[in-house]
Amino acid sequence: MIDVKKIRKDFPILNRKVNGNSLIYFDNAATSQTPKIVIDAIVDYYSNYNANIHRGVHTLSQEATDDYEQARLKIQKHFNAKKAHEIILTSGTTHGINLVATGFTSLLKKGDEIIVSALEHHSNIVPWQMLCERTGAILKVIPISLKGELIFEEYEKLLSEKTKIVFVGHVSNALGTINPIKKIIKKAHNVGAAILIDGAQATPHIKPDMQELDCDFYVCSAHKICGPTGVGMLYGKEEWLYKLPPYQGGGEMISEVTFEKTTYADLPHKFEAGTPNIAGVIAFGVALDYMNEIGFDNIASYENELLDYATKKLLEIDGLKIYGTSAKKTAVISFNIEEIHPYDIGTIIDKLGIAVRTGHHCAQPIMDFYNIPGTIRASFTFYNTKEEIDIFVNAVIRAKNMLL
Ligand code: 7TS
Repeated sequence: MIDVKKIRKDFPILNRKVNGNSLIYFDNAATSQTPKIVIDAIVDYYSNYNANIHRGVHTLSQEATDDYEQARLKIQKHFNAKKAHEIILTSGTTHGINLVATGFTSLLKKGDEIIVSALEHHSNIVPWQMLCERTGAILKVIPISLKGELIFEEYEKLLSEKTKIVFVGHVSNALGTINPIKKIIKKAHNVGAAILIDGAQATPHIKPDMQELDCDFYVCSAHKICGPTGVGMLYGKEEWLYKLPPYQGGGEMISEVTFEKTTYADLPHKFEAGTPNIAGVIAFGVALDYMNEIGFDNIASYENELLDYATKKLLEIDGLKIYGTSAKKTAVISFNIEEIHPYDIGTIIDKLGIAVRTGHHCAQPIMDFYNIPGTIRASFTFYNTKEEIDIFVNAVIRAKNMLL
């Protein structure tokens, strides 16, 4: 059970006013808000033990290193990775995907095939297109149905011994569709392909188990899971992380450097060149503790309640159409009302203190599929309430009446 009143007290930002109204924050799929305990961890780091890690013998450096590595262990435990060095700390999902896509350059040849889904965020499309340009590999796309679900039989048809890697999102950011990734991973492995799962939208709602899923790579961003921006995780199976070359060269990723030859550090440091976002990583660990304390099962069931409630209420509005009607969805509702431009509704309801995202949500191929310029996207999380949904629905009705 979620004690939402108590939880809301953990988030200082929820007390603020926007344009004279209490903030209603329904843009959680873009970034989630930050509980005080996470903000405090960042303040504590900079106030008390700010130092570079893995290099100093002095006390501050040792304390910072300990907490940074403790955070890695927390992340390993949360995702149930077999080994701590399979957790690479990144600046976010985009960084993790680019690291893998760049690494595959030397592993692909002309005519190899890579498969991506039509539900992806641009950051899980563009790096693979760039990889194709570098290698001559061919990009194949799994199509979607009108409900916004991947068409599994089409995926099966695309797979062959030419397939080298598959990239699929766990959850669609624009529609909320939860993909059957376990089945998708198994099929990719049946043809000997590697598979990367973009978990940016799943990790705020679901606790994925790396060993159970058996994926080769899994990426996510802390800022969608109550953590800070500029931090994320790339999980990679040990055997793949050994195979991939380093992404960036620099300090901390080397074993020995001479002008003749440099040897690389062991995992995970081989992929962590330069000074990382130390406070951010420590705060990421605290954010996961916070979410686990509430419990992902509790979060999912409460969010489902909000999703059902809001869906029902919104559908009572004449002319409103919801995009993405998969049976398995996270608490994301993408919609339009007749021909009204999403931006116009977004702007009006912002005046009433309500934050939603409008536009193509960095998923233009999905918008093209539905032949629309974009949608209004409301995304809920465990600190939102049915009362907020009521205010939101009334605001949408008000905006509709002004615009039509
Ligand atoms: N993949 C998915 C599925 C996403 O939803 C996002 C961000 C990213 C990758 C990129 O994450 P980043 O942390 O590296 O930027 N999605 C959104 C969104 O839906 N609205 O704003 C950002």
